[in-house]
Amino acid sequence: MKKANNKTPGGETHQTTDEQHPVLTTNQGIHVSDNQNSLKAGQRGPVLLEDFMLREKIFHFDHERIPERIVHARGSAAHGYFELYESLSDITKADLFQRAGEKIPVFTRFSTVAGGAGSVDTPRDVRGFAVKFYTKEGNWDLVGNNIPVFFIQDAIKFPDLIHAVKMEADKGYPQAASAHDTFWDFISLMPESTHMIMWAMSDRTIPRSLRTIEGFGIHTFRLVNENGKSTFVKFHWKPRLGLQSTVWDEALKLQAADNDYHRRDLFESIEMGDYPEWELGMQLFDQQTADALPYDVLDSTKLIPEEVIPVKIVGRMVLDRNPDNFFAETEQVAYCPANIVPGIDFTNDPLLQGRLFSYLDTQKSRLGTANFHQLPINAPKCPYMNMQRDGMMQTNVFKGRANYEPNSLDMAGEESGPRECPVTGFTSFKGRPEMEEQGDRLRIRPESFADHYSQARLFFRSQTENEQAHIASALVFELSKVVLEHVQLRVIANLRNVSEDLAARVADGLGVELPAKSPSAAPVQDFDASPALSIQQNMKATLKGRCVGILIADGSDADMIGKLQEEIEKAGGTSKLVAPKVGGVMLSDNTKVKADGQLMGSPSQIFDAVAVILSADAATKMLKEAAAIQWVMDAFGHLKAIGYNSDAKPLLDKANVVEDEGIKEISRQFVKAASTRFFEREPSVRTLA
Ligand code: HDD
Repeated sequence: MKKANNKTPGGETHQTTDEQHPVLTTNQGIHVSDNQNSLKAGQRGPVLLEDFMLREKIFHFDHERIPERIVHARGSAAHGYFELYESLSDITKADLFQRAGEKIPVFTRFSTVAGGAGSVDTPRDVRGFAVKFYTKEGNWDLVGNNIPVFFIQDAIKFPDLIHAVKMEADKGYPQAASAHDTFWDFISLMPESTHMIMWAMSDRTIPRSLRTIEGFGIHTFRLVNENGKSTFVKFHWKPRLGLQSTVWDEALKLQAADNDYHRRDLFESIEMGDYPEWELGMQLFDQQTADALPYDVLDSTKLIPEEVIPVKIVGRMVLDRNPDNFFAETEQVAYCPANIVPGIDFTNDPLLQGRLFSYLDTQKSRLGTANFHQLPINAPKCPYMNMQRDGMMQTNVFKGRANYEPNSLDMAGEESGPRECPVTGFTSFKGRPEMEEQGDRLRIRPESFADHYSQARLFFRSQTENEQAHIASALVFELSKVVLEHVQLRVIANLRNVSEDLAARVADGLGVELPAKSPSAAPVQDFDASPALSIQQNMKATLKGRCVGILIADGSDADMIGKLQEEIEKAGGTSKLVAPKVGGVMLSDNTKVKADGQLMGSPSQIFDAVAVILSADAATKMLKEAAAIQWVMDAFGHLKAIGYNSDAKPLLDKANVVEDEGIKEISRQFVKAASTRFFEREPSVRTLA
């Protein structure tokens, strides 16, 4: 038993009956005599109302759930640290960016957006990427996504966007899916969402692992140095393992195979000491550069290609500790883009400005009290004190009379409490040129936000041919679930502004006539392609973070299995043995080996590559085992490497596996192949739009 379990949250050790077992008590500290039976009148009589132990236990249980987040309800998180590579004191006075090599604690939560807390990990959805930096000057929250742009330009549209994507108001479904009428109806009427739609329909929204996604702060922020000079910044997180995604059929099957696929992967990799890591990058630029760009840096539906302003890598984040308690930490953590430290500041991005209100507000409704900042996961790790008092669930016991400021109680020999400090205190950046343009009060979108298609086109043109086909196919899939034909047509009409080719492919995939092109508010421009926007051009051929499933049965070659596992480990990967019975198999050398997973419960979509090592007898039996045939067939269809011994070959034949670069006899070449995917195989296994 963990020692910590012997303690109350307050840290007092309960009186123990012996070394191991502390006494169970009620919440009032009364020792519990019997935790198995309620108090009854007589042997079979009614339960008595006076049973305070029963009532307290059930009362607490009844209130164990809190309202889930209205968006990003399903998430997983981990503790870790941020380490700075070089001092950035010339561009920011933020304490966390001053001293190279210094590490500060972080808590990072990843999430899907649309689904409820109990939904699956692998729907097609944007992933939240929220980092709380516990700096010495207070908490800084960088609350981003795995996509560098957003659906809308103005926060006033956020409730509409979320209402449209969540379960339909009357039906209560679909859960965690954008493939339905209301989402696409809204999108089709909001051309500004087109750029983000390109990303959402790309493989970015079906990641292989949370460890292989990028993160983005999205908005343009400011860094401010000691002299008050401001530099614009866009924040990027780059995964050490490179980008990796699944293919759509695989993502669909993962939803059946393992609802917790990403959560488990994150947890297990940290448990194994294989710590997820990202580098923090910054795109830094001044006002003059911003003014010269052909899009507005205050518009969150636009990005700045890395090829235009490079990403300067400034540090790394390592996640090295799983939460001790999911509810206390992952569920109760409260991020807020308004949590900012001296040296970092906002811009007039209208989406950001709306967010600055929403998060604090939602925490009150979700966590039930204005004192949510006192929860250990939310509390700053630096001293904090002010004159805010009382409120529901106040856990501090403040001493003395001074609960207002200014006061002069120190003159009476009493504690007078904290005072403001103009030197170290947060001062807002003053010289926002956007402010100078301030004139009449207007409910408008600036002209500079009007180009909704050029960057959508840029994104599409920056993808490989295979990635473009995935986007077209994703659009066909999603729109095929849309019952309202006028909505399908309006989406395609908008797409014609992005790419005529894409629009024609989607129309063809749906079997509808190509509609007239929708008008564009601004001329569509052709920007230079940005290879940094493609996943396939940024994947790393590495076994690190990848897992190979090895299918074995009685009589499998022990030596071959051992050597393969060794090679995989040497290359930085992991392997799992899959067998018809989880208890294990008797290998060729008469040793019994336990399986990590049973065949039916461990379909090949949970692995990055597969190997089949079977005796001739076992291979013959497997020819009548649908799960085994499907295992190989899916690995082939999901473009994975397949290794095999010659006796297992009939199983590959039965699964219609055709030799290519990814199909290898068990060897070092197979291990090498296992570190990548074979996208060139795709046209032979499915028809893409
Ligand atoms: Fe948001 C949660 C990211 C726009 C209102 N948002 C939330 C989370 C992430 C983001 C990652 C989950 C944090 C966690 O793990 O607890 N949101 C974004 C990004 C946006 C964005 C990257 C655009 C650039 N959000 C946005 C707008 C509004 C909100 C425009 C409202 C006007 N977001 C919320 C919220 C949530 C939230 C309702 C729900 C739970 C929470 O805040 O704590 O306030």
